[in-house]
Amino acid sequence: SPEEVLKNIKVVFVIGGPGSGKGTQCERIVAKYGFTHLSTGDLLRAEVASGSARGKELTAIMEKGELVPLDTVLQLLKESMLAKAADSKGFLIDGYPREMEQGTRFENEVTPCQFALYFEVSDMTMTKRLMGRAETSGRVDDNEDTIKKRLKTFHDITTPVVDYYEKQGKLKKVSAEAGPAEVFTQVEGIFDEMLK
Ligand code: B4P
Repeated sequence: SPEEVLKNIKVVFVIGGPGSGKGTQCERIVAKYGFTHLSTGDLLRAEVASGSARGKELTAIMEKGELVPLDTVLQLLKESMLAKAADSKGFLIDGYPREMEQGTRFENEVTPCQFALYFEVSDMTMTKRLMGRAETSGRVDDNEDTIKKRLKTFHDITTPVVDYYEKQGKLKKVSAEAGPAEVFTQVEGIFDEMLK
């Protein structure tokens, strides 16, 4: 069954505020360690681009800096994992879980994560990076107003997720204030240790 296929697959969650560098570091992790990268933000933007009715609702939520309903995200994630499971060494799930129930549902219905990688950065740095990206990204959520709301969503709703994995001893924290290469040095230390 589809569920069986995913039971034994290796999963690493990637958590961090908006603009913390999740997507940027995931590209480097894929290049070096050969994981399959799935960004829930990318999956949602692809759904929007498809022009579906569901996509139109998503744009409105993302423009407000709020979280898309759990069932929508989990469904997209499962479909995408199943499509790629056969030739995957493991999945990097980027931008997920963002609320407690996303984590517990995933771990009950798919598989427990090996560890959660957390990029810690100040709000000031995140805002600066996202305002920089706003100049070229064309993303509906890269503007000053929405960035403020995304930061609030992160602090209010995602912080408990970070605390939860920390208590479980599964949180691997990286200070992500520095440039991409320096941040990646810390990430390499964690992956080399965890994949030994
Ligand atoms: P995401 O697509 O996850 O957007 P993000 O948090 O901004 O992260 P991203 O990966 O794009 O940026 P990065 O930090 O790499 O989410 C967007 C929206 O989708 C959410 O607000 C929500 O509405 C919805 N959503 C997504 N997942 C969901 C879920 N699980 N449940 C519910 N809703 C969900 O990079 C940002 C910028 O910084 C880039 O320009 C980059 O070049 C730069 N940068 C990165 N690292 C740097 C460094 N070390 N130094 C300098 N610049 C750096």
